[in-house]
Amino acid sequence: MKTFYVTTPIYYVNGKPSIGHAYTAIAADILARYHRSLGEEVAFQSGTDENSQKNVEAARAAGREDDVQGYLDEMADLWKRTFDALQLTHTRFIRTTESNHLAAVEMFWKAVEAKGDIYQGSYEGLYCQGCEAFVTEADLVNGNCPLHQKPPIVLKEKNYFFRLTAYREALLEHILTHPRFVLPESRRNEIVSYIRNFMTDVSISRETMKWGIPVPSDPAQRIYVWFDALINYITGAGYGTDQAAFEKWWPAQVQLVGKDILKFHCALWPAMLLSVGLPLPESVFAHGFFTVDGQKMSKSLGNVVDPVEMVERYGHDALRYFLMREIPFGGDGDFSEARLQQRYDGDLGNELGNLAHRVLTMAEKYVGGVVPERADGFLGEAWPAYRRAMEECRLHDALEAAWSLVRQANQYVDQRQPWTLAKNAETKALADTLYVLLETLRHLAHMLHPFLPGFGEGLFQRLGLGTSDQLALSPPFAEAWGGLEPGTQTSKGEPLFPKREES
Ligand code: ME8
Repeated sequence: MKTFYVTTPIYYVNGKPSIGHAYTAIAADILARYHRSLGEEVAFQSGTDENSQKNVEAARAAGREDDVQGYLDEMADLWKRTFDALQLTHTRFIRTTESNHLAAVEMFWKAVEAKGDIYQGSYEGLYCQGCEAFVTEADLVNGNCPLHQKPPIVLKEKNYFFRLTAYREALLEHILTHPRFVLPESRRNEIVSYIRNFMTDVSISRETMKWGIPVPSDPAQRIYVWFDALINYITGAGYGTDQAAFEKWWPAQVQLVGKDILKFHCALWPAMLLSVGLPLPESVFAHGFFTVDGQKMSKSLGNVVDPVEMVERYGHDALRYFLMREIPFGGDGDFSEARLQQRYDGDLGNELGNLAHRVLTMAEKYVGGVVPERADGFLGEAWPAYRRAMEECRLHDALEAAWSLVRQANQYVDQRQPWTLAKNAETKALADTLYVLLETLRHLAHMLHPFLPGFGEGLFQRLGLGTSDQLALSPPFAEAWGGLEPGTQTSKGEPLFPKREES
């Protein structure tokens, strides 16, 4: 069976999950559900990045300095509960303080060392604790890191270094010959320019940090958090603990990240893998960043949006739809609750929900809810456009492909006017029209199921098809016209996107 392994970044636990963190995880969930529908075996990993100094600072701020691990346990639990509340279908939630991750990191470090890619040196420079990375004067705006609005600290240490520059040519070659490695295409130039012109060897241990995984040969030093964190992707696949699983799952097909951490994932990470002789992930997709009501989302501005609150107000489907539709996947965008309401009322309520409810109601009224004999419909290019978009992680384009069908179906209702056909007793034309509409709904349920699981499930049921796990979701059944059997009993049920109560 074909496997599909998708990952999200692992998140710092110095605060609770925001809509930004949920964004990447929801996108990964959509890909996971989609690939399950293709009949593939799916692993979907997310988790928490716990060996960062900023988690330690957060523990201190919470008065938990003497109990950092306890603090991390509680926070990781909060993240897990949030991901469950968002109904994500991850198969693994990894924490980098887990013992098997420690084992994997040790094994990895030793392999890089054996390759001769680790050397001792000393470093003096500026370090941004927010980024957990060295920065230069040129990166600063008014003396502050522009991402974290804080000045960097001066760090002077004896460190171990990773010979990142030894992989410059190999990385460039890989990126050039594997067009899917860095996605979307627009990020490729950025990373190529960085690798070619700016990439230096990187310090991968800290002398002054007391939290983190000890360097195997020199436990007084702690492993640099990014070097440890990136390894999570293979720990979760079985590296160091379960070789058979590892061979089955690695390399990952898609690693989703935000554009803020592109360099770590498209330069440092593949170089680490090259050093130990492991295959590189098939693609790293870096999505954009969104603001909230036009402003950067930040604790200090107090505008951090809680994804669970949004789900409580509008439902899972609406939040997922909004995020994937409003912000082109790969580009930047803006989150606004007012726009979410508009999309709920318009796209989901008036266009999609209304189509489904109208068609099912007419079927009940005119043919007793019994699916009529097959008739020809109008799928056009919807499926190929949808599949291509899904393959390239253009999630917004996949939605657009489905929506072109929604719009066509709504126009078809208006043109055919089933109520007039019924009034004029044009039985055959009415039956054909209803078949086309019901069957189109089935195609929409298949396409939208990964994005809007509640809607997809609800529609499968109303179409008399049972639940998605009883259904062949895979391409031959999903895509072929005529899958809905004449004689099947449908039911209109409740509207799937009921009118909102004005807040
Ligand atoms: O960087 N828009 O973790 P982190 C879009 N631990 N995406 C957003 C977002 C926004 N406004 N805000 C956050 C780390 N994100 C490291 C990763 S991986 C080995 C280690 C998402 O908690 C986006 O995916 O700072 C971004 O890359 C990630 O959260 C950063 O999460």
